[in-house]
Amino acid sequence: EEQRTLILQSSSDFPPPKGVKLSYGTAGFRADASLLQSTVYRVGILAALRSLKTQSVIGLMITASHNKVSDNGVKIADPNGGMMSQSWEPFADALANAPDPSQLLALIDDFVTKECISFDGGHPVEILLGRDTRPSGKSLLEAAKMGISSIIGAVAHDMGVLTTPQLHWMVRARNLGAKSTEYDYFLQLSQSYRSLVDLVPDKNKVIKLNDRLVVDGANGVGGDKLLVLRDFCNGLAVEVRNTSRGQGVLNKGVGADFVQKEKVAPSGFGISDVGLRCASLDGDADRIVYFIVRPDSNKIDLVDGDKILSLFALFIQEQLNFLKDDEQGKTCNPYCPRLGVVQTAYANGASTAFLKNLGLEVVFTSTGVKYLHEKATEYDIGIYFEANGHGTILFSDGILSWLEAKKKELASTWKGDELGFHFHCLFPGSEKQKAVLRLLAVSKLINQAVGDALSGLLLVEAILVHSGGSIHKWNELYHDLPSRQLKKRTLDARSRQTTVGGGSNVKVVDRTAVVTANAETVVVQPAGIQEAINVETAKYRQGRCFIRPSGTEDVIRIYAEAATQEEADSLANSVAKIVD
Ligand code: 16G
Ligand code: ZN
Repeated sequence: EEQRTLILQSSSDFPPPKGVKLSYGTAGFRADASLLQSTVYRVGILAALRSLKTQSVIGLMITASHNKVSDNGVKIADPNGGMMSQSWEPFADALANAPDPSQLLALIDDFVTKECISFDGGHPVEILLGRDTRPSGKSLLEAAKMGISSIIGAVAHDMGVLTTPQLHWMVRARNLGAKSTEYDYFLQLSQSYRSLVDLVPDKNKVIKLNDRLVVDGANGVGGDKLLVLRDFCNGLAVEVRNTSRGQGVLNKGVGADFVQKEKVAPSGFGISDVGLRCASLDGDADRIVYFIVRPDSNKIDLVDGDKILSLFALFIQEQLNFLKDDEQGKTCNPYCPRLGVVQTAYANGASTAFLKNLGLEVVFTSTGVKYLHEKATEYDIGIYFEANGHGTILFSDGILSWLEAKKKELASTWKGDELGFHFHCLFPGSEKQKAVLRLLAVSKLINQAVGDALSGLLLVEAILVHSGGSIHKWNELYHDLPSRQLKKRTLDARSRQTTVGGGSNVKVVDRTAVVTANAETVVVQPAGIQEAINVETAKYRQGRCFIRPSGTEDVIRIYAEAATQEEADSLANSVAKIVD
């Protein structure tokens, strides 16, 4: 039929690169941009099929995040704004690697039958497209459009250059029937930020002059968008450096990934910034870390994702505590919202101890946003963060309706309303009422689809004003245990083998041979490795160490933590030798 011929014809314009096997990894497909035309074209088809299947709007983002500028990548946002369902990943892999048009068509045929996808569902098939500032993005976007238009009736909307979280936000909003343009995004973020600042306790309502935040935009899209957001939040004292309009190269010596891994100031920051509150975004602005430049060379104090998480958790817990006694007094149906915190094995041990000490429920998942996000949805309020700065706070429908009901209940018992006052900013009522309004504002400010550097930044800034605290005080919540990360390149496919020796002479050549369990904290295969790691770790005070195969590079990653930097380095090095 017509549909088949269309796919056969249009796919013949996008032959896959020879000898390259791509996989829809932790963050979609990623490779050197020159290899991706065919992949992105096929992901266009995939997105259209996903839209047909879910009868919803789907997102397609072209970005390689913090990777080098010559790389690019593509990933799909599901109807709720989250990552594409993992159940479709094997199909994505097969699609990307189909050698020719007829095999591509056969794959699609099979899949469409298996998934019961109907081509005349009577529903519009719409895909929102976004891209970061990479030069290769334009032509890859055209390839995506071609893929989409090879499915009859599918419509692509080019939303232009966006941060990854903006695109996810738009997809979610569209499917909820809410306002979903970029303007609406900025408006919602700035208005909820404003509400939080209006609700700051009186004692902390002091205007601090010259207390500005300085942000590194990684020479990418994040800095550009932050400038727009700043205009929406008039009064937000932010200085933005390293936008995409400067001379610097995307992610080169700049950006959240660089700052977090190297623990040095990004290019464009120096001695004149010593002691200032600084932050760094990654290339597509779905990660943020804060830092303070130290007087000695370009060293920094890193305020990472774990500390952002801790700041958020403290704030949310404080608001919930205001509401707790109210509920406990109730004789029937007291509501007890479950607050949960989700981390990965990379979370600094000191942060986990701090959070548990607050009485919070802390759980662990494997690395990768999709795992953390999924876990966080199990709570009424689920906060997740990776140490690298990707995270957000999820609110369940249940808690949102409880908060809305509480808001009404408290407003009706507050005299101000009866008297006809409406200036909430001046008389925002009781602490309980303020707590409800704050939580509602956070739920609108913080991106419910995916971790978002811009909304995270506004929430950090609002909480710092709220608590009257500085970045220094925040950084002192706990002291990070010294840590070291290493990576081991694995040998090429020809020599792939796994030899298991006794003691510490265990050799791993292929990263896929490493299988982990318990949120990547123990190695179950090859046998013997975990025992060897345990032996090493036991030699160090406060030692903790794990290895895992990377989901984005052909390497095995090693993480070690110990009482001193020397010990952490030494532990990491000796474990690296085990995995030689
Ligand atoms: C990707 C993930 C990030 C994870 C990182 C780990 C998304 C959107 N991003 O960047 O969450 O921390 O991969 O990389 O899922 P690795 O497996 O190479 O260590
Ligand atoms: Zn990113």
